[in-house]
Amino acid sequence: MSITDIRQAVLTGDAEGAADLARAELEAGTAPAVIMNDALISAMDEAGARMATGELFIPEVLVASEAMRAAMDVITPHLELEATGGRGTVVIGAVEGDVHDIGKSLVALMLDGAGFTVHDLGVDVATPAFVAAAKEHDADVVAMSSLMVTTMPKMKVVIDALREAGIEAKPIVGGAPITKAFADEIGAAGYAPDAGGAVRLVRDLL
Ligand code: B12
Repeated sequence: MSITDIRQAVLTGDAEGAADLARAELEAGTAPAVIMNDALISAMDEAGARMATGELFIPEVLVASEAMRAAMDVITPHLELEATGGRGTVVIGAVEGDVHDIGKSLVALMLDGAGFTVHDLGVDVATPAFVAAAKEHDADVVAMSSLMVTTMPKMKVVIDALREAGIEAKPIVGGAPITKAFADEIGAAGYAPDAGGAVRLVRDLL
């Protein structure tokens, strides 16, 4: 039983094994954040690298991400969420055309755990849906996720649409290909590289 075994279970798409091993690792006293970063997120990075070289195909990456989800469900209740005493409402989603769900859900979960009210719109969220939800929930922050260079430009479209609709919610962006420079360029109010950073960012913005 080790971090390596959990990582391997995720990579091979063994959801039950990944969840059981994660549970055992927690019981052995390993910090949940270590399991999350060194086993789960690291496994997805490896899956991405193997996907890029053609060593793994979409169905295999999909079962790997389902195994990650199963292990994440075990870990997340134990994550030491920053007690920021966060107040405020966040609308979050992956932009149109993007179905990558895991990172966005992790950000939503951490924000929720930190005390913010979170409305998760899911993935492949059309621009009007971001605008409507921001209006409906009187959001303080609209958080957008994109994992692909092809969907990144949608973030600016959403930011422009929010402005046009006269919505004052602060737009923030994140996802593997997103940088601070890109966030500045499209007029986002902020960017964070990971879920912990997203919590600090939202707290600082409000
Ligand atoms: C899992 C996965 C899939 C799964 C998704 C399953 C699911 N339910 O999510 C499936 C198999 C469906 C998939 C499909 C595709 N994928 Co894919 N996928 C991945 C993979 C391997 C892992 C992503 C992941 O879950 N990472 C783990 C999470 C925890 O990390 P994260 O998402 O980056 O999120 C963290 C931060 O970025 C940040 N964050 C995320 N969102 C936000 C938002 C805010 C506001 C903030 C502040 C922070 C923040 O915090 C998170 C937590 O720390 C990546 C490789 C990679 N290394 O990213 C490729 C990858 C993203 N996919 C890629 C591609 C090309 C595709 C496909 C086009 C493949 C195809 N030919 O069909 C399709 C497109 C589907 C679509 N329309 O969206 C490319 C994108 C290339 C690019 N840069 O444009 C990558 C990089 C793989 C590669 N190396 O080629 N994929």
